[in-house]
Amino acid sequence: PVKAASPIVVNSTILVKAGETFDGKGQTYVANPDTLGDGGQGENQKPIFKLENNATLKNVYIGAPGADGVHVYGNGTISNVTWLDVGEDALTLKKSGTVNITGGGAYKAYDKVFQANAAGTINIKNFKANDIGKLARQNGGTSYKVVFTLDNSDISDVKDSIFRTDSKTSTAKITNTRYHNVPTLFKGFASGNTSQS
Ligand code: DGU
Ligand code: CA
Ligand code: CA
Ligand code: CA
Repeated sequence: PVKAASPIVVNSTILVKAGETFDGKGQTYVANPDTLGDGGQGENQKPIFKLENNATLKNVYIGAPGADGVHVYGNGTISNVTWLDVGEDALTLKKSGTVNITGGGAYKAYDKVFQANAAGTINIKNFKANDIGKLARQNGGTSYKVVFTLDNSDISDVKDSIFRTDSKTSTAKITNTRYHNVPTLFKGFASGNTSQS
């Protein structure tokens, strides 16, 4: 029998420079808990990957511990990335931009999967999520605008909601998506700022 490849232990954050692509070729990456974080709910853990503006991350599995996942500064492309056991969270928009997440999935997120800590757009497409708190959350108490979209995805076993914000200007749109055991699609949005079809 073929032995499964061991995960790659990341001791210090992998930087994907502006405009460059990191192709994980289907390998699994995990954090060194002593240097990046244990993947629990403690804040201030470090990311496994840091993407500069217009960087791409593709064909990656992120295993446990997931630490603070992926940080995106500006625009980012996330293609076929699967978080097998989300750490503190899976991905954070740290600086304004558009993040396109296509394919892949996220599992075992005690709280949030995607976190928006800056204005921008988070597009999620062809994605699977199971056993999560929220799929995406705009940083609590902030009023900048975030545009969230979710298309052609499969979301199940959610504790809180799919999209959550405290901002009256943020919007969320869900299309062509299957749910199972999802209590609420949208939380905190102004009326008229959400749609589902
Ligand atoms: O206000 O900013 O949970 O990026 C408190 C903090 C907190 C963030 C967020 C994150 O909201 O640290 O993980
Ligand atoms: Ca957090
Ligand atoms: Ca987890
Ligand atoms: Ca975090």
